[in-house]
Amino acid sequence: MRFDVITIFPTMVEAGLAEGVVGRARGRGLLDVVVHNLRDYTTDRHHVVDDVPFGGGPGMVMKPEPFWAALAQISAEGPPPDAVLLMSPAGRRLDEAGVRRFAGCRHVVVLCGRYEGIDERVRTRWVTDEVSIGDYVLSGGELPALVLIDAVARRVPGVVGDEQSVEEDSFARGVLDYPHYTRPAVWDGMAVPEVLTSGHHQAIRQWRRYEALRRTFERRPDLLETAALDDDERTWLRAWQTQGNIGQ
Ligand code: 9D3
Repeated sequence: MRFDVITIFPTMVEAGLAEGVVGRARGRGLLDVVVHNLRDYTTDRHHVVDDVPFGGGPGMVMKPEPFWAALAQISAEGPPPDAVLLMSPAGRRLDEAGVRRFAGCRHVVVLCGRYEGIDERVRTRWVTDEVSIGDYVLSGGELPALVLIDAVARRVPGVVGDEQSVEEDSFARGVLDYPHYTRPAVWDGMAVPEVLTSGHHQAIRQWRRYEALRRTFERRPDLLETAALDDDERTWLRAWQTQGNIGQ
């Protein structure tokens, strides 16, 4: 899968792509990410990428021409990209379904805005999807672009070693993760739950499903409206809902 990222902070984006799962996937050729410095697509001596807003008001707007030149060059290199994403607080909030959809693409272009935003004509001519990562204000689209690429890359076959763990992961299953413990068995007077040291694998699986569901019920009951639950899980849930408390 290929990403092209267009930004005025290419080193910020490169830094976020160098380490961990994504860095390794790039090294192994599973993921191709090309980061473009928007200023390289300017034609004036001072590499200006912004200008005052028509109609007045505070702040600056990113000029259309450099984005246009970058997008035209990227498009001319091969078949048209499957998606051109504009990272924007006014976009549709990214979720696992959106991540999965983008992971089905072969080539995605990501535009990162700064200042007040990008000239609207870039969006109307080039952008297929406007994407937000949540309802809080950031300073630009670079961190959101990294979030999106990280989430999408994990769904590219081979990027995460254990294919099963990707499918079982929290939001893929619709339920939060269960609590984790490692050695020592007692730390600062706190013992690991006995079942985990029992060697009783069936009981461990059951405990984990129970604890995962309990956390989801407590913290993210909204997820339970669409989660795929089995008979046991539906029974536990009904008991908690009628009792009005779940102990602990
Ligand atoms: C100060 C300008 N704001 C006036 C209402 C609008 C605004 C424009 C640009 C606010 C933030 C930004 C920069 N943010 C992003 O480019 C961004 C973002 C975000 O801030 N939150 C969640 N997802 C995203 S995706 C891109």
